[in-house]
Amino acid sequence: RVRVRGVTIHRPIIYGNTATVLSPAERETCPFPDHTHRWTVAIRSAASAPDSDIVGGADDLGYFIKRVTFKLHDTYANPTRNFDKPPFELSETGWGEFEIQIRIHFVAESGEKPITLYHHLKLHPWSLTFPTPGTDPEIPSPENAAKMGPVHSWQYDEIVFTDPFQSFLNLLTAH
Ligand code: SLL
Repeated sequence: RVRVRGVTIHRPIIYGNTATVLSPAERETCPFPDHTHRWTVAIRSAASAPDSDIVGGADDLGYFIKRVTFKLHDTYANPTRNFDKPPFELSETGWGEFEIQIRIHFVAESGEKPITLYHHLKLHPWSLTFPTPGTDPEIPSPENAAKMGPVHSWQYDEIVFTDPFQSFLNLLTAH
């Protein structure tokens, strides 16, 4: 196989999470009484035209990504969660924020090593009130947080391939 020297090709992505406060009814049916939020972590293409979802376009990463592994906090049962096709996203409930490790495995014919991204799961909106100057903003009460609506925390990035194999370059540019 031939590497194409001097070529870099990138694919834009967004990754991050949304979170909402569980309603009282949802808390009733949730098997974990201490869980306060439902959240979704995802990696999506930033290349395609946005559809109805404000945080990303169609889930068209599958042609070059083989698997995405989300590694959750050890308080979760089976914290390592694999997704072998799009959408590369995971929904859970919980009570706390933590760092999620997102490991991206590329299709075998790419010859590329997996890469790892980190996302701090964000559940709480910024408080609009700073009760005492000089102190940290407080986490709003569940009632106030629910009124403030879903929390979004997303970041843009680009996956960069340097000196790709000719066949992988062909695959990427065919899309
Ligand atoms: C903290 N650093 O101590 C964080 C850890 C862990 C969050 C937060 C639920 C786990 C489960 C959950 O939300 N863990 O019950 O499955 O604040």
